Amino acid sequence: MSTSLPGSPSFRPARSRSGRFSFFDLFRGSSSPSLTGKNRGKGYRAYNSTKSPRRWWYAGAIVFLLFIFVRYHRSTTPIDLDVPPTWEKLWQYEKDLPQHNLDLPFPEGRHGRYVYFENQIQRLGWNNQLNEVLMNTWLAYRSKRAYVFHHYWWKHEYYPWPRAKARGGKFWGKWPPITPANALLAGPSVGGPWGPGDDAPRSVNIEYFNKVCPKSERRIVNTNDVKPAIMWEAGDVIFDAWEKLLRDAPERCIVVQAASRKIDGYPQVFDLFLWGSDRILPLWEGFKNSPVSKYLGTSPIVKSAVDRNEYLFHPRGPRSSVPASNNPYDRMLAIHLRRGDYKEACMGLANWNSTFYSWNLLPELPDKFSTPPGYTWGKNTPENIEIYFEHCFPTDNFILEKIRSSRRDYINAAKPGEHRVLDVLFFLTNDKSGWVESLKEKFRQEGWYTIVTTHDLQLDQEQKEVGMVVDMELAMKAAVFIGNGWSSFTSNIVHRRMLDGKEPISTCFY
Ligand SMILES: Nc1nc2c(ncn2[C@@H]2O[C@H](COP(=O)(O)OP(=O)(O)OP(=O)(O)O)[C@@H](O)[C@H]2O)c(=O)[nH]1
Ligand SMILES: [Mg+2]
Repeated sequence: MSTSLPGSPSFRPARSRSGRFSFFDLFRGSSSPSLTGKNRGKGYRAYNSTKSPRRWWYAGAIVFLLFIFVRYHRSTTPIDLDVPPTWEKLWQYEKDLPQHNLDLPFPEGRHGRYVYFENQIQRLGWNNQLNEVLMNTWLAYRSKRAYVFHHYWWKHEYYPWPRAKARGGKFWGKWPPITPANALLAGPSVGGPWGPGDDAPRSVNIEYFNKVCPKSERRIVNTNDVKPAIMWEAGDVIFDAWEKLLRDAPERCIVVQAASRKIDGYPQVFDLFLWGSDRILPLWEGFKNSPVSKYLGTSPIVKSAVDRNEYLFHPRGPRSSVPASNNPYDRMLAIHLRRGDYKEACMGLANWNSTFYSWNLLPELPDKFSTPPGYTWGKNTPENIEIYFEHCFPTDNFILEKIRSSRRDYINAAKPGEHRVLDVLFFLTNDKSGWVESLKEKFRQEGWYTIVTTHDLQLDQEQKEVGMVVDMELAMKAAVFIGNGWSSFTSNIVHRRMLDGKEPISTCFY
Protein backbone atom coordinates (compact mmCIF):
# COMPACT_ATOMS: atom_id res chain seq x y z
CA MET A 1 0.00 0.00 0.00
CA SER A 2 1.54 3.30 -0.92
CA THR A 3 1.24 6.24 1.37
CA SER A 4 0.53 9.66 -0.01
CA LEU A 5 1.30 12.16 2.68
CA PRO A 6 0.63 15.79 2.11
CA GLY A 7 3.87 17.37 1.12
CA SER A 8 5.30 14.16 -0.36
CA PRO A 9 6.01 14.27 -4.06
CA SER A 10 3.18 11.83 -4.76
CA PHE A 11 0.61 13.92 -2.82
CA ARG A 12 -2.32 15.30 -4.73
CA PRO A 13 -5.04 17.13 -2.90
CA ALA A 14 -8.09 14.88 -2.55
CA ARG A 15 -10.76 15.47 -5.12
CA SER A 16 -14.44 15.94 -4.57
CA ARG A 17 -16.86 13.34 -5.84
CA SER A 18 -17.32 15.30 -9.01
CA GLY A 19 -13.63 14.83 -9.58
CA ARG A 20 -12.90 18.54 -9.41
CA PHE A 21 -10.61 20.13 -6.91
CA SER A 22 -12.54 21.99 -4.18
CA PHE A 23 -11.56 24.68 -1.71
CA PHE A 24 -12.16 22.38 1.25
CA ASP A 25 -10.01 19.74 -0.32
CA LEU A 26 -7.07 21.98 0.31
CA PHE A 27 -7.33 21.44 4.04
CA ARG A 28 -8.42 17.84 3.95
CA GLY A 29 -4.94 16.40 4.39
CA SER A 30 -5.91 13.82 6.98
CA SER A 31 -8.65 12.36 4.82
CA SER A 32 -6.18 10.46 2.75
CA PRO A 33 -7.27 6.80 2.71
CA SER A 34 -3.74 5.74 3.64
CA LEU A 35 -3.85 7.50 7.00
CA THR A 36 -5.30 4.67 8.89
CA GLY A 37 -4.08 2.29 11.53
CA LYS A 38 -0.57 2.95 12.67
CA ASN A 39 -0.21 5.90 10.35
CA ARG A 40 -3.14 7.74 11.92
CA GLY A 41 -1.88 10.95 13.50
CA LYS A 42 1.28 10.97 11.48
CA GLY A 43 -0.58 12.55 8.65
CA TYR A 44 -1.67 15.46 10.78
CA ARG A 45 1.86 15.98 12.00
CA ALA A 46 3.18 15.61 8.55
CA TYR A 47 0.58 18.01 7.20
CA ASN A 48 1.63 20.63 9.68
CA SER A 49 5.30 20.14 9.46
CA THR A 50 5.72 19.87 5.72
CA LYS A 51 5.65 22.78 3.34
CA SER A 52 3.83 22.80 0.02
CA PRO A 53 4.47 26.04 -1.86
CA ARG A 54 1.50 25.44 -4.12
CA ARG A 55 -0.87 24.91 -1.16
CA TRP A 56 0.23 28.12 0.49
CA TRP A 57 0.01 29.92 -2.76
CA TYR A 58 -3.64 28.85 -3.11
CA ALA A 59 -4.47 29.81 0.46
CA GLY A 60 -2.73 33.17 0.14
CA ALA A 61 -4.57 33.94 -3.08
CA ILE A 62 -7.93 33.15 -1.49
CA VAL A 63 -7.24 35.30 1.56
CA PHE A 64 -6.09 38.11 -0.70
CA LEU A 65 -9.22 37.88 -2.86
CA LEU A 66 -11.43 37.85 0.23
CA PHE A 67 -9.65 40.90 1.54
CA ILE A 68 -10.15 42.75 -1.75
CA PHE A 69 -13.82 41.72 -1.85
CA VAL A 70 -14.52 42.94 1.69
CA ARG A 71 -12.67 46.21 1.14
CA TYR A 72 -14.47 46.84 -2.13
CA HIS A 73 -17.84 45.92 -0.72
CA ARG A 74 -17.40 48.19 2.28
CA SER A 75 -16.26 51.12 0.23
CA THR A 76 -19.12 50.82 -2.28
CA THR A 77 -21.96 50.17 0.25
CA PRO A 78 -23.03 53.55 1.64
CA ILE A 79 -23.51 53.66 5.41
CA ASP A 80 -27.23 54.12 6.12
CA LEU A 81 -27.55 57.18 8.34
CA ASP A 82 -31.32 57.14 8.26
CA VAL A 83 -31.73 54.84 11.24
CA PRO A 84 -33.26 55.39 14.69
CA PRO A 85 -31.06 56.86 17.41
CA THR A 86 -29.94 54.87 20.45
CA TRP A 87 -30.81 57.66 22.93
CA GLU A 88 -28.02 56.20 25.02
CA LYS A 89 -27.11 59.50 26.70
CA LEU A 90 -30.69 60.50 27.37
CA TRP A 91 -31.62 57.15 28.94
CA GLN A 92 -28.61 57.61 31.20
CA TYR A 93 -29.68 61.18 32.01
CA GLU A 94 -33.11 59.97 33.10
CA LYS A 95 -31.60 57.15 35.13
CA ASP A 96 -29.33 59.65 36.92
CA LEU A 97 -32.01 62.21 37.83
CA PRO A 98 -31.17 63.53 41.31
CA GLN A 99 -34.54 62.48 42.75
CA HIS A 100 -33.70 58.84 42.00
CA ASN A 101 -32.14 58.52 45.40
CA LEU A 102 -33.63 56.46 48.23
CA ASP A 103 -31.81 58.54 50.85
CA LEU A 104 -33.55 61.82 50.04
CA PRO A 105 -35.73 63.26 52.82
CA PHE A 106 -39.54 63.22 52.69
CA PRO A 107 -41.51 63.85 50.45
CA GLU A 108 -38.97 62.10 48.18
CA GLY A 109 -36.75 59.07 48.81
CA ARG A 110 -37.76 55.83 50.53
CA HIS A 111 -40.41 57.53 52.69
CA GLY A 112 -41.88 59.59 49.82
CA ARG A 113 -45.34 59.26 48.30
CA TYR A 114 -45.82 58.18 44.69
CA VAL A 115 -48.56 57.53 42.16
CA TYR A 116 -48.11 55.46 39.04
CA PHE A 117 -50.89 55.74 36.46
CA GLU A 118 -50.44 52.34 34.93
CA ASN A 119 -53.71 52.95 33.06
CA GLN A 120 -52.26 55.86 31.09
CA ILE A 121 -52.87 55.45 27.37
CA GLN A 122 -50.02 53.88 25.36
CA ARG A 123 -49.30 53.07 21.73
CA LEU A 124 -51.39 55.93 20.43
CA GLY A 125 -50.55 59.29 18.86
CA TRP A 126 -48.20 61.41 20.95
CA ASN A 127 -50.88 63.99 21.70
CA ASN A 128 -53.40 61.58 23.15
CA GLN A 129 -50.63 60.60 25.53
CA LEU A 130 -49.46 64.15 26.17
CA ASN A 131 -52.93 65.19 27.38
CA GLU A 132 -52.76 62.61 30.08
CA VAL A 133 -49.11 63.12 30.93
CA LEU A 134 -49.86 66.75 31.78
CA MET A 135 -53.21 66.30 33.52
CA ASN A 136 -52.00 63.31 35.56
CA THR A 137 -48.91 65.27 36.62
CA TRP A 138 -51.17 68.01 37.87
CA LEU A 139 -53.36 65.49 39.70
CA ALA A 140 -50.26 63.94 41.31
CA TYR A 141 -49.00 67.41 42.28
CA ARG A 142 -52.29 68.33 43.92
CA SER A 143 -52.37 64.96 45.68
CA LYS A 144 -48.89 65.62 47.06
CA ARG A 145 -47.40 62.60 45.34
CA ALA A 146 -44.55 62.21 42.88
CA TYR A 147 -45.79 61.49 39.37
CA VAL A 148 -44.24 58.42 37.74
CA PHE A 149 -43.49 59.25 34.13
CA HIS A 150 -43.70 56.73 31.31
CA HIS A 151 -41.48 56.24 28.31
CA TYR A 152 -43.30 57.03 25.07
CA TRP A 153 -44.50 53.82 23.39
CA TRP A 154 -45.22 54.40 19.72
CA LYS A 155 -48.29 53.46 17.77
CA HIS A 156 -46.13 51.84 15.11
CA GLU A 157 -47.99 53.36 12.16
CA TYR A 158 -46.71 56.75 13.36
CA TYR A 159 -43.10 55.68 13.94
CA PRO A 160 -40.87 57.45 11.40
CA TRP A 161 -38.95 54.26 10.44
CA PRO A 162 -40.11 50.86 9.20
CA ARG A 163 -39.85 47.85 11.46
CA ALA A 164 -36.81 46.55 9.59
CA LYS A 165 -34.88 49.57 10.84
CA ALA A 166 -36.08 49.50 14.45
CA ARG A 167 -33.25 49.35 16.96
CA GLY A 168 -32.00 45.84 17.46
CA GLY A 169 -32.09 44.61 13.88
CA LYS A 170 -34.38 43.32 11.23
CA PHE A 171 -36.13 40.58 13.14
CA TRP A 172 -35.52 41.42 16.76
CA GLY A 173 -35.94 45.19 16.70
CA LYS A 174 -37.94 46.62 19.58
CA TRP A 175 -41.49 46.91 18.33
CA PRO A 176 -43.34 49.09 19.13
CA PRO A 177 -40.29 51.28 19.71
CA ILE A 178 -39.97 53.59 22.70
CA THR A 179 -38.60 57.10 23.07
CA PRO A 180 -37.36 58.66 26.31
CA ALA A 181 -39.87 61.17 27.65
CA ASN A 182 -37.14 63.80 27.94
CA ALA A 183 -36.66 63.76 24.17
CA LEU A 184 -40.21 65.01 23.76
CA LEU A 185 -40.74 67.35 26.69
CA ALA A 186 -39.05 69.34 29.39
CA GLY A 187 -40.43 70.32 32.78
CA PRO A 188 -41.83 68.74 35.94
CA SER A 189 -43.77 66.07 34.01
CA VAL A 190 -40.50 64.40 32.99
CA GLY A 191 -38.52 64.91 36.17
CA GLY A 192 -37.63 68.61 35.91
CA PRO A 193 -37.78 70.84 39.01
CA TRP A 194 -40.90 72.55 40.30
CA GLY A 195 -40.86 76.31 40.85
CA PRO A 196 -38.45 77.99 43.27
CA GLY A 197 -39.43 77.25 46.88
CA ASP A 198 -41.93 74.56 45.90
CA ASP A 199 -41.21 71.41 47.91
CA ALA A 200 -43.49 69.13 45.86
CA PRO A 201 -41.84 65.76 45.12
CA ARG A 202 -40.28 65.57 41.66
CA SER A 203 -41.43 63.05 39.06
CA VAL A 204 -39.55 59.78 38.80
CA ASN A 205 -39.21 57.16 36.11
CA ILE A 206 -40.77 53.72 36.20
CA GLU A 207 -37.49 51.93 36.91
CA TYR A 208 -36.95 53.99 40.07
CA PHE A 209 -40.59 53.54 41.08
CA ASN A 210 -40.09 49.77 40.93
CA LYS A 211 -37.20 50.20 43.35
CA VAL A 212 -38.70 52.71 45.78
CA CYS A 213 -42.13 51.04 45.75
CA PRO A 214 -41.71 47.27 45.95
CA LYS A 215 -44.85 45.29 45.14
CA SER A 216 -45.50 44.55 48.81
CA GLU A 217 -45.88 48.27 49.54
CA ARG A 218 -48.27 49.15 46.74
CA ARG A 219 -51.96 49.80 46.90
CA ILE A 220 -53.75 49.04 43.67
CA VAL A 221 -56.70 51.27 42.78
CA ASN A 222 -58.72 49.88 39.90
CA THR A 223 -60.41 52.57 37.81
CA ASN A 224 -63.64 50.63 37.99
CA ASP A 225 -63.75 51.29 41.74
CA VAL A 226 -63.87 55.03 41.10
CA LYS A 227 -65.09 55.89 37.63
CA PRO A 228 -68.69 54.60 37.47
CA ALA A 229 -69.87 57.12 40.09
CA ILE A 230 -68.34 60.13 38.29
CA MET A 231 -68.10 58.92 34.69
CA TRP A 232 -70.17 61.68 33.06
CA GLU A 233 -69.45 64.48 35.50
CA ALA A 234 -67.63 67.71 34.57
CA GLY A 235 -63.83 67.57 34.51
CA ASP A 236 -63.37 69.43 37.81
CA VAL A 237 -65.67 66.98 39.65
CA ILE A 238 -63.70 64.04 38.24
CA PHE A 239 -60.41 65.71 39.17
CA ASP A 240 -61.53 66.48 42.73
CA ALA A 241 -62.76 62.92 43.35
CA TRP A 242 -59.39 61.46 42.33
CA GLU A 243 -57.44 64.13 44.17
CA LYS A 244 -59.25 63.34 47.42
CA LEU A 245 -58.67 59.63 47.02
CA LEU A 246 -54.97 59.97 46.24
CA ARG A 247 -54.32 62.61 48.90
CA ASP A 248 -56.18 60.86 51.72
CA ALA A 249 -54.85 57.35 51.05
CA PRO A 250 -52.36 56.44 53.79
CA GLU A 251 -50.36 54.15 51.47
CA ARG A 252 -47.07 55.54 50.21
CA CYS A 253 -47.30 53.91 46.81
CA ILE A 254 -50.38 53.83 44.63
CA VAL A 255 -50.83 52.18 41.26
CA VAL A 256 -53.91 53.24 39.30
CA GLN A 257 -54.82 50.15 37.35
CA ALA A 258 -57.00 50.01 34.22
CA ALA A 259 -60.38 48.29 34.47
CA SER A 260 -60.92 45.45 32.04
CA ARG A 261 -61.60 46.71 28.50
CA LYS A 262 -64.84 44.72 28.59
CA ILE A 263 -66.11 47.03 31.30
CA ASP A 264 -64.49 50.29 30.18
CA GLY A 265 -63.07 50.77 26.67
CA TYR A 266 -61.15 53.88 27.80
CA PRO A 267 -60.04 53.10 31.34
CA GLN A 268 -58.11 56.33 31.88
CA VAL A 269 -58.65 58.78 34.74
CA PHE A 270 -59.28 61.53 32.17
CA ASP A 271 -60.69 59.51 29.32
CA LEU A 272 -61.39 60.12 25.65
CA PHE A 273 -65.06 60.93 26.36
CA LEU A 274 -63.95 63.74 28.64
CA TRP A 275 -61.28 65.12 26.28
CA GLY A 276 -63.73 65.03 23.40
CA SER A 277 -66.44 67.08 25.13
CA ASP A 278 -66.92 70.45 26.76
CA ARG A 279 -66.90 68.75 30.17
CA ILE A 280 -63.12 69.28 30.02
CA LEU A 281 -63.45 73.07 30.03
CA PRO A 282 -63.99 73.62 33.79
CA LEU A 283 -60.42 72.32 34.23
CA TRP A 284 -58.93 74.96 31.91
CA GLU A 285 -58.23 77.87 34.27
CA GLY A 286 -56.65 75.71 36.96
CA PHE A 287 -54.66 73.69 34.44
CA LYS A 288 -53.47 76.75 32.54
CA ASN A 289 -52.24 78.38 35.75
CA SER A 290 -50.81 75.20 37.29
CA PRO A 291 -47.05 74.78 37.73
CA VAL A 292 -47.33 71.85 35.31
CA SER A 293 -48.24 74.26 32.52
CA LYS A 294 -46.08 77.07 33.82
CA TYR A 295 -42.87 75.03 33.84
CA LEU A 296 -43.70 72.92 30.81
CA GLY A 297 -40.80 73.37 28.41
CA THR A 298 -39.38 72.41 25.07
CA SER A 299 -36.89 69.55 25.05
CA PRO A 300 -33.33 70.45 24.02
CA ILE A 301 -33.59 68.07 21.03
CA VAL A 302 -36.69 69.85 19.75
CA LYS A 303 -35.12 73.27 20.37
CA SER A 304 -32.05 72.28 18.38
CA ALA A 305 -34.23 71.17 15.45
CA VAL A 306 -36.13 74.47 15.46
CA ASP A 307 -32.91 76.48 15.59
CA ARG A 308 -31.16 74.67 12.77
CA ASN A 309 -34.16 75.13 10.48
CA GLU A 310 -34.95 78.74 11.35
CA TYR A 311 -33.14 80.07 8.27
CA LEU A 312 -35.81 78.45 6.07
CA PHE A 313 -38.39 80.85 7.47
CA HIS A 314 -36.58 84.09 6.80
CA PRO A 315 -38.81 86.06 4.41
CA ARG A 316 -37.67 85.91 0.78
CA GLY A 317 -40.10 88.32 -0.83
CA PRO A 318 -39.65 91.99 -1.65
CA ARG A 319 -39.04 94.31 1.29
CA SER A 320 -42.25 95.00 3.24
CA SER A 321 -43.88 98.36 2.53
CA VAL A 322 -44.55 98.85 6.26
CA PRO A 323 -42.11 98.31 9.15
CA ALA A 324 -41.97 94.58 9.83
CA SER A 325 -40.37 92.46 12.54
CA ASN A 326 -37.10 90.68 11.79
CA ASN A 327 -38.30 87.68 13.77
CA PRO A 328 -39.65 85.22 11.17
CA TYR A 329 -42.21 83.78 13.60
CA ASP A 330 -43.87 87.21 13.94
CA ARG A 331 -44.55 86.99 10.20
CA MET A 332 -45.55 83.35 10.04
CA LEU A 333 -48.94 81.75 9.45
CA ALA A 334 -48.79 78.01 10.26
CA ILE A 335 -51.54 75.57 9.31
CA HIS A 336 -51.85 71.99 10.57
CA LEU A 337 -52.98 69.83 7.67
CA ARG A 338 -53.97 66.56 9.32
CA ARG A 339 -54.21 64.04 6.47
CA GLY A 340 -53.42 60.36 5.84
CA ASP A 341 -55.26 58.29 8.45
CA TYR A 342 -57.56 61.26 9.12
CA LYS A 343 -59.76 60.43 6.14
CA GLU A 344 -61.15 57.45 8.06
CA ALA A 345 -60.99 59.35 11.34
CA CYS A 346 -63.17 62.14 9.88
CA MET A 347 -65.80 59.59 8.86
CA GLY A 348 -65.85 58.24 12.41
CA LEU A 349 -66.07 61.75 13.85
CA ALA A 350 -68.99 62.51 11.53
CA ASN A 351 -70.82 59.30 12.40
CA TRP A 352 -70.47 60.02 16.11
CA ASN A 353 -71.49 63.66 15.67
CA SER A 354 -68.31 64.70 17.46
CA THR A 355 -67.70 68.19 18.75
CA PHE A 356 -64.30 69.85 18.54
CA TYR A 357 -61.68 68.36 20.85
CA SER A 358 -60.55 69.63 24.25
CA TRP A 359 -58.89 73.07 24.28
CA ASN A 360 -60.09 73.64 20.70
CA LEU A 361 -63.45 74.23 22.41
CA LEU A 362 -62.26 77.24 24.43
CA PRO A 363 -65.01 79.85 24.08
CA GLU A 364 -62.59 82.74 23.52
CA LEU A 365 -61.30 81.22 20.25
CA PRO A 366 -62.93 82.64 17.12
CA ASP A 367 -63.90 79.47 15.19
CA LYS A 368 -66.65 77.16 16.44
CA PHE A 369 -68.23 74.05 15.03
CA SER A 370 -71.92 73.44 15.79
CA THR A 371 -72.91 69.81 15.39
CA PRO A 372 -75.65 69.76 12.72
CA PRO A 373 -79.10 68.30 13.56
CA GLY A 374 -80.21 64.97 12.05
CA TYR A 375 -77.80 62.58 13.73
CA THR A 376 -78.94 59.19 14.98
CA TRP A 377 -76.88 56.87 17.28
CA GLY A 378 -73.59 56.05 15.52
CA LYS A 379 -74.79 57.32 12.13
CA ASN A 380 -75.08 60.66 10.41
CA THR A 381 -76.90 61.88 7.31
CA PRO A 382 -75.00 62.24 3.98
CA GLU A 383 -75.46 66.04 4.14
CA ASN A 384 -73.99 66.15 7.64
CA ILE A 385 -71.08 63.92 6.66
CA GLU A 386 -70.35 66.42 3.90
CA ILE A 387 -70.30 69.25 6.43
CA TYR A 388 -67.86 67.31 8.59
CA PHE A 389 -65.56 66.59 5.66
CA GLU A 390 -65.59 70.21 4.56
CA HIS A 391 -63.88 71.11 7.86
CA CYS A 392 -62.16 67.90 8.88
CA PHE A 393 -60.58 67.03 5.52
CA PRO A 394 -60.78 70.34 3.65
CA THR A 395 -60.29 70.88 -0.09
CA ASP A 396 -57.51 73.06 -1.49
CA ASN A 397 -59.96 75.89 -2.11
CA PHE A 398 -61.36 75.70 1.38
CA ILE A 399 -57.82 75.90 2.78
CA LEU A 400 -57.03 78.84 0.50
CA GLU A 401 -60.12 80.72 1.65
CA LYS A 402 -59.46 79.99 5.31
CA ILE A 403 -55.87 81.23 5.09
CA ARG A 404 -57.05 84.40 3.37
CA SER A 405 -59.70 85.17 5.98
CA SER A 406 -57.52 84.34 9.03
CA ARG A 407 -54.71 86.51 7.68
CA ARG A 408 -57.14 89.38 7.07
CA ASP A 409 -58.73 89.09 10.53
CA TYR A 410 -55.36 89.04 12.24
CA ILE A 411 -54.05 92.06 10.35
CA ASN A 412 -57.27 93.98 10.93
CA ALA A 413 -56.98 93.32 14.66
CA ALA A 414 -53.73 95.34 14.84
CA LYS A 415 -53.71 98.01 17.52
CA PRO A 416 -53.46 101.63 16.40
CA GLY A 417 -49.94 102.31 15.14
CA GLU A 418 -49.07 98.59 15.03
CA HIS A 419 -48.05 97.02 11.70
CA ARG A 420 -48.75 93.37 11.12
CA VAL A 421 -47.07 91.59 8.25
CA LEU A 422 -47.77 87.95 7.45
CA ASP A 423 -45.65 86.71 4.60
CA VAL A 424 -44.26 83.36 5.75
CA LEU A 425 -46.34 80.22 5.35
CA PHE A 426 -45.68 76.91 7.10
CA PHE A 427 -47.65 73.73 6.29
CA LEU A 428 -47.22 71.20 9.06
CA THR A 429 -48.57 67.86 8.04
CA ASN A 430 -48.45 64.09 8.21
CA ASP A 431 -49.27 63.93 4.47
CA LYS A 432 -46.90 61.64 2.62
CA SER A 433 -48.69 61.56 -0.74
CA GLY A 434 -47.03 64.64 -2.21
CA TRP A 435 -50.29 66.59 -2.03
CA VAL A 436 -48.91 69.22 0.31
CA GLU A 437 -46.09 69.99 -2.14
CA SER A 438 -48.70 70.68 -4.81
CA LEU A 439 -50.25 73.28 -2.50
CA LYS A 440 -47.04 75.29 -2.61
CA GLU A 441 -47.59 76.31 -6.22
CA LYS A 442 -51.15 77.44 -5.49
CA PHE A 443 -49.93 79.67 -2.70
CA ARG A 444 -47.05 81.07 -4.72
CA GLN A 445 -49.64 82.30 -7.18
CA GLU A 446 -51.52 83.79 -4.23
CA GLY A 447 -48.48 85.99 -3.47
CA TRP A 448 -46.70 84.04 -0.68
CA TYR A 449 -42.95 84.11 -1.28
CA THR A 450 -41.80 82.02 1.65
CA ILE A 451 -43.53 78.64 1.87
CA VAL A 452 -42.11 75.80 3.94
CA THR A 453 -43.56 72.36 4.68
CA THR A 454 -42.72 69.65 7.20
CA HIS A 455 -40.82 67.88 4.43
CA ASP A 456 -38.42 70.81 3.96
CA LEU A 457 -37.07 70.56 7.50
CA GLN A 458 -33.66 69.00 7.86
CA LEU A 459 -33.50 66.71 10.87
CA ASP A 460 -30.87 64.36 12.25
CA GLN A 461 -31.76 60.94 13.70
CA GLU A 462 -32.85 62.20 17.10
CA GLN A 463 -34.67 65.21 15.70
CA LYS A 464 -36.51 63.00 13.21
CA GLU A 465 -37.81 60.76 15.99
CA VAL A 466 -39.44 63.80 17.63
CA GLY A 467 -40.44 65.44 14.32
CA MET A 468 -44.08 65.83 15.33
CA VAL A 469 -43.04 67.90 18.36
CA VAL A 470 -40.75 70.02 16.17
CA ASP A 471 -43.76 70.88 14.00
CA MET A 472 -45.83 71.64 17.09
CA GLU A 473 -43.16 73.95 18.43
CA LEU A 474 -43.04 75.92 15.17
CA ALA A 475 -46.83 76.19 15.14
CA MET A 476 -46.75 77.38 18.73
CA LYS A 477 -44.34 80.17 17.79
CA ALA A 478 -46.20 81.31 14.64
CA ALA A 479 -48.07 84.62 14.76
CA VAL A 480 -51.18 82.89 13.36
CA PHE A 481 -52.08 79.23 13.64
CA ILE A 482 -54.92 77.41 11.88
CA GLY A 483 -55.64 73.88 13.07
CA ASN A 484 -58.00 70.95 12.78
CA GLY A 485 -60.59 71.37 15.54
CA TRP A 486 -60.95 67.60 16.13
CA SER A 487 -57.27 66.90 16.49
CA SER A 488 -55.47 66.47 19.83
CA PHE A 489 -52.29 67.50 17.99
CA THR A 490 -53.93 70.86 17.24
CA SER A 491 -55.36 71.13 20.75
CA ASN A 492 -51.96 70.78 22.44
CA ILE A 493 -50.61 73.52 20.16
CA VAL A 494 -53.56 75.64 21.32
CA HIS A 495 -52.60 74.95 24.96
CA ARG A 496 -49.03 76.15 24.38
CA ARG A 497 -50.17 79.21 22.43
CA MET A 498 -52.53 80.27 25.21
CA LEU A 499 -49.74 79.82 27.80
CA ASP A 500 -47.56 81.96 25.58
CA GLY A 501 -50.16 84.74 25.72
CA LYS A 502 -51.07 84.67 22.03
CA GLU A 503 -54.25 86.59 21.23
CA PRO A 504 -57.28 84.33 20.70
CA ILE A 505 -57.88 85.89 17.23
CA SER A 506 -54.57 84.35 16.12
CA THR A 507 -55.65 80.76 16.84
CA CYS A 508 -58.17 79.44 14.30
CA PHE A 509 -59.70 76.22 12.95
CA TYR A 510 -60.75 75.39 9.39
N1 LIG B 1 -44.61 65.72 11.92
C1 LIG B 1 -45.94 65.71 11.94
N2 LIG B 1 -46.58 64.60 12.35
C2 LIG B 1 -47.93 64.63 12.38
C3 LIG B 1 -48.67 65.77 12.00
N3 LIG B 1 -49.98 65.48 12.15
C4 LIG B 1 -50.04 64.21 12.61
N4 LIG B 1 -48.81 63.69 12.75
C5 LIG B 1 -48.45 62.34 13.21
O1 LIG B 1 -49.64 61.64 13.49
C6 LIG B 1 -49.80 61.48 14.90
C7 LIG B 1 -51.26 61.83 15.24
O2 LIG B 1 -51.56 61.50 16.52
P1 LIG B 1 -51.84 62.57 17.66
O3 LIG B 1 -50.57 63.27 17.99
O4 LIG B 1 -52.51 61.86 18.77
O5 LIG B 1 -52.75 63.63 16.99
P2 LIG B 1 -54.28 63.64 16.51
O6 LIG B 1 -54.26 64.59 15.38
O7 LIG B 1 -55.16 63.95 17.61
O8 LIG B 1 -54.71 62.26 16.01
P3 LIG B 1 -56.04 61.55 16.55
O9 LIG B 1 -55.77 61.27 17.98
O10 LIG B 1 -56.07 60.32 15.70
O11 LIG B 1 -57.16 62.49 16.37
C8 LIG B 1 -48.81 62.44 15.54
O12 LIG B 1 -48.42 62.10 16.83
C9 LIG B 1 -47.67 62.41 14.53
O13 LIG B 1 -46.92 61.27 14.73
C10 LIG B 1 -47.95 66.93 11.56
O14 LIG B 1 -48.50 67.97 11.23
N5 LIG B 1 -46.60 66.85 11.56
MG1 LIG C 1 -54.21 60.67 18.30
